[in-house]
Amino acid sequence: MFSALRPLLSAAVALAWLPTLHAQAPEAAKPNAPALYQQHCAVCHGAQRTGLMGPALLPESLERVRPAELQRVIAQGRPATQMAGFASQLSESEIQALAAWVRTPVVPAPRWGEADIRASRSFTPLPADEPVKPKWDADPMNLFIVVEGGDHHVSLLDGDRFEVITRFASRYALHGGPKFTPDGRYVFFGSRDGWITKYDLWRLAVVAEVRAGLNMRNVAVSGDGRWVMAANYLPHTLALFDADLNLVKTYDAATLDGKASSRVSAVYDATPRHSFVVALKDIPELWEISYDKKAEPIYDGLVHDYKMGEAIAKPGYLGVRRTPLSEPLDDFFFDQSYRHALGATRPKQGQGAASAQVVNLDIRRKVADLPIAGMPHLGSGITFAWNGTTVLASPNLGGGAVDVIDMKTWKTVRTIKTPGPGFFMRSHEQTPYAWTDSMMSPSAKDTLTIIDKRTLEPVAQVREPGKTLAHIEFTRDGRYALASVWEMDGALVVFDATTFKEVKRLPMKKPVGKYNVWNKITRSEGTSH
Ligand code: DHE
Repeated sequence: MFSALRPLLSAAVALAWLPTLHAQAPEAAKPNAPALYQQHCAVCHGAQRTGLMGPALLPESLERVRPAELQRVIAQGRPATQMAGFASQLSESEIQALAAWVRTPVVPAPRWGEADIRASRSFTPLPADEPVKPKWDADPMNLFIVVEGGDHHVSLLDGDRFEVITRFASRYALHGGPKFTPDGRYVFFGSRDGWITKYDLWRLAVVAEVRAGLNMRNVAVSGDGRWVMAANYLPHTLALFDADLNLVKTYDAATLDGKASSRVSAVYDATPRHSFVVALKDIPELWEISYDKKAEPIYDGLVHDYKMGEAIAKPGYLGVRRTPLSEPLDDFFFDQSYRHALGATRPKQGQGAASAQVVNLDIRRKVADLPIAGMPHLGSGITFAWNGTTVLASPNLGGGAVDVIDMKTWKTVRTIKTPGPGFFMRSHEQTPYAWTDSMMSPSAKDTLTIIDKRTLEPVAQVREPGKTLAHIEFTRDGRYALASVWEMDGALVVFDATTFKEVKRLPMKKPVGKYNVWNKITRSEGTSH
């Protein structure tokens, strides 16, 4: 209907502007962006823009790239990648048209079903003659994975000597924390384009890869190391794999009646509960999927056996247990007991402020509102003992402060001022200090604030003048704090966690995040899991 009216409307608009148009020179022909795309881009980015050798070019995957940056990349290419510059082949208006067009949705929407997932998988088994032992001499529990976003590489770091053991190319745009198997031998990376890579830290080799979706949020690995689950924005699915990335099943992220579907915000493993917990962005439900064979049956499906006139239960094992909420969650993290999910909701454009809630996973309902001043980034906070209780502390992206919340009463016990809004706070059981960044503040992005967990007072700052300094992770013993100079010509800086003095610096390409094997697999209270 609208498209039928469109020519008439455009004609009417054109007539209204006739005098002005008359005065102007005839317009140059508008560039044909779809044709230009097929001619220059499709060979690497796919005819459907879902990615091939190059990344996907979909509105979902380009959300975070500024228009000017996108045009610059088309014109000049990306250094150290296969992306060449097109400035000599395309005019400025053609580049502008292409950059605008790749942000429009693909119609009909690209599909990525179970057959596509299965067909995308590759697997390299361990050669029979290779000894099963690490190829390096280091503490396997004190390794760090460092994701270098600048040139899409990963460095494996010896956490005692602070030396790089190996550096390898990753999929384009890894995001979120890599996840380790419980023995710390294998690590799984998730890319925004939907690729999951399983890497063997002992043999320094990729074991398996699979594309779980076209636009993925994150991956989780089960506490028993048997399962991997991926959360997708596109399509609206969760995908469950075995430990070698064979697809087991997909779940449509939809309401029980199937009438509404949702992007999946995030999935996390809840090891003590033997389950994955899942936040949905567009449906007010929190899901729990148990991988415990003895899981209780699920009655909320109300599947009726009409012959018997009775409601019968769905299997609890690998079934979806739904907790209804008043509003959808963008993300959440667990308390140390894993009984509660602490979730945050980002406000819709121009509407109100971020809100947060505590959901009790056992009784399956919201039990409190969380007092937060602004939306925290995901996995941003930590918990620790304070004053006879346990508190949760997290910076938020809205203001220069860390909110400290009592996890018994769910009330704010302190708001600690920092020089600017930040992304991450980190600590460790063996240090009395917590470190937080202010990376969202143009004037304070170069400053880390160190807070005494006993007094909740800032006690020191470390700075990297004019650069972005962020994302801290401690060594296994808590003696050193590793931070990122988050620049293309950046660095990983090792600080003594007691004196706050720099002890070593390793050059790296925008090291966005670092992850210590021991702290992750033991679910340290000072970091994300
Ligand atoms: Fe992240 C973790 C979502 C923007 C760097 N980020 C996560 C996780 C989620 C998430 C769900 C947890 C995944 C996990 O560990 O399993 N991130 C989002 C967003 O919704 C947001 C705001 C917008 C988006 O683009 O999706 C966003 N994130 C960013 C960035 O702009 C950051 C700073 C740079 C980048 O590389 O994209 C960024 N996110 C990170 C990092 C982690 C992360 C470094 C892992 C933190 C950790 O220590 O575990």
